[in-house]
Amino acid sequence: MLGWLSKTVGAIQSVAPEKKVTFSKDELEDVLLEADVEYDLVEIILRELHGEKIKREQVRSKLLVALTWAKYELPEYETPFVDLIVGVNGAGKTTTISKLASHYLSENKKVLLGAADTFRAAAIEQLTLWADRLNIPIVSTQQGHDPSAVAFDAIKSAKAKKIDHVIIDTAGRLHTQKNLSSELQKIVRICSKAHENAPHRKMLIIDGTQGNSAITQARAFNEMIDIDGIIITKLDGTAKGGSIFSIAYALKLPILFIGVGEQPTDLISFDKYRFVDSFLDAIFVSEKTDKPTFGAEDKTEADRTIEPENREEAVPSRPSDEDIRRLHALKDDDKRQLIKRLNSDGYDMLSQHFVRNQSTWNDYKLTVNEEKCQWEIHDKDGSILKYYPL
Ligand SMILES: Nc1nc2c(ncn2[C@@H]2O[C@H](COP(=O)(O)OP(=O)(O)OP(=O)(O)O)[C@@H](O)[C@H]2O)c(=O)[nH]1
Ligand SMILES: [Mg+2]
Repeated sequence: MLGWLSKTVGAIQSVAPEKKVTFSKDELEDVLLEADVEYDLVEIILRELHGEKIKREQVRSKLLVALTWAKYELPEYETPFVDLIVGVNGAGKTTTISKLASHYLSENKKVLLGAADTFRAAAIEQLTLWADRLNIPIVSTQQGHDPSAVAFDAIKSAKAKKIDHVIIDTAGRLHTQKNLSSELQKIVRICSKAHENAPHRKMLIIDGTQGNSAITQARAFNEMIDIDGIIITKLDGTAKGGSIFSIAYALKLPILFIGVGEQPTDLISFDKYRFVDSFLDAIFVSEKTDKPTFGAEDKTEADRTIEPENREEAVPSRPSDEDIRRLHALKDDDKRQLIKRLNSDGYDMLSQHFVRNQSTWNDYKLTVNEEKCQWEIHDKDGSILKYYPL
């Protein structure tokens, strides 16, 4: 189990104390709501589940679909890469900046911070403290000064010093929302004057302990400046882990990282497969299956690494030449079997998803993976959404 999910697992166990192989829709509804999956999304998921006894694989497909938006493509850029960090007061912006900086430092990159939250003197002090601790440069000014000027100077300074990454802090609250909106838009404009296409990534920090109530504020920030990705913080201290599904689904934005503590190392790249499988481990008895599930075992220590899990260990051994011939020949029997399996869960789920999002088979590809000897459905970001071993 993912260590940071423990409180959510506790909440799930309060309504479903016993893990089972199948659940009724009513039971699943209770579980999902208790984990703070938003009601609307629970309804959608349940509507698409067919049969009396719902199996793990059926729920897994639906939960993965809710996270299908977790796609982020790094834009082309010239260094420095500029991250602009926004979010409401206390969401965890400044702490997350220290974590991101630490992440970049671990990749041997040079980092510079821009203290563009000039609304409070304490905000500048807090970021300066982190810069000192991490031994990295910071560009700041006095309280009340123009935050876009700080952003501009930070980027110019980074260019002159050949720094790889600039991370810019911003205020979470001003006197009015309109002030905040025009200030953030101005910072974005000025960043692009200092460096082409900057800020390259506008990241919204969401306080995970707020669960679904953070969705409205997130929408507001997205309207102010188009957000590129989300970081959800404080997931170590909440039983509302299920809100990750509804946040991603409602905002149609990728979740890039999650924060699971107050230390610079407490930032994890969000891996939807690990998350979904860990979530399901709290509900279902692990089925004897030939399909590998990721993150099924306790990896609390590994959770604290930024690298996605190495999945190689779960890959079955190389198929024989005969297996490969079968895959390519796709005899009628094989085809019929595949279509049956797709119909029983995957195809049904995918086809409904196509209709809802006007996707096409060009977004979802059915391919043959020789190495692993399986059919695979790839989703938009090239990840395997479902797979069927021969
Ligand atoms: N447990 C836990 N605490 C966190 C996490 N991220 C931030 N915090 C704590 O949340 C509080 C607020 O974090 P800040 O980083 O100051 O939040 P901010 O968004 O910069 O706040 P303002 O500057 O006031 O707008 C601090 O006490 C942090 O230590 C996290 O992932 N887990
Ligand atoms: Mg702050």
